[in-house]
Amino acid sequence: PRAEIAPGAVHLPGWLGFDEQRELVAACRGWSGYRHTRLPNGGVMSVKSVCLGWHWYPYGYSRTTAEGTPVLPFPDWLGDLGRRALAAAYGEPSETYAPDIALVNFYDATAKMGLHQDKDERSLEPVVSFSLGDACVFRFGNTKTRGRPYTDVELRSGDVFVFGGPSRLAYHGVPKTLPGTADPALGLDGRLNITLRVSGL
Ligand code: MD3
Ligand code: FE
Repeated sequence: PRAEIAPGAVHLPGWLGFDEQRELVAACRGWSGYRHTRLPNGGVMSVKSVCLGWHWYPYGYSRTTAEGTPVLPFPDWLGDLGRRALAAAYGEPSETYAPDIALVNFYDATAKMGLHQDKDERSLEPVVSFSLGDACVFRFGNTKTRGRPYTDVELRSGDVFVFGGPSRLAYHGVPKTLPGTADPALGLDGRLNITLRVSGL
């Protein structure tokens, strides 16, 4: 199935098979350094995050983490997966899509993410998102304001979402997860989201 919820915003429910989901969860477990990001306004993000390729900080990217350690490498296989997802979403080959950032977010039962735009990347190439574990309510807004109109979509384990074109700078967030909805066989207590991006750096 494929649903275009706005121009350039394509939802592929269940695109990842269960084995692929398990492999991605295992990969996420293998990456270390998950941290709550501190915001300049004094707040702390409720998700725990780790980056591959480039380290995201509010509001930019760097080659070193907040602790000054090197950033984990962005693996080739993850870029391949992103190209396949993009091709499935837009129905055309995507040989030139070359993501060099993965931002991995872990949501426990209480974590959420407020409405924001992803505008720290110098490139406006699409963002590809993979959801794993507990389902969540994903809020997709507009490019002008943090408020209405917006559409709420339930994202479940195995779903892919691609945000390109006019949707690339839309406000979006995660008002809540739905704890306990993950398949126990996945062995993940909570929700993981992996977003692939192009830094333009
Ligand atoms: C729409 N993550 O890491 S993924 C983020 O589920 C982020 O962890 C959420 O927003 C999560 O920045 C949402 C879906 C998503 C990702 C990037 C987008 C939607 C987007 C970029 C532009 C528009
Ligand atoms: Fe975002």
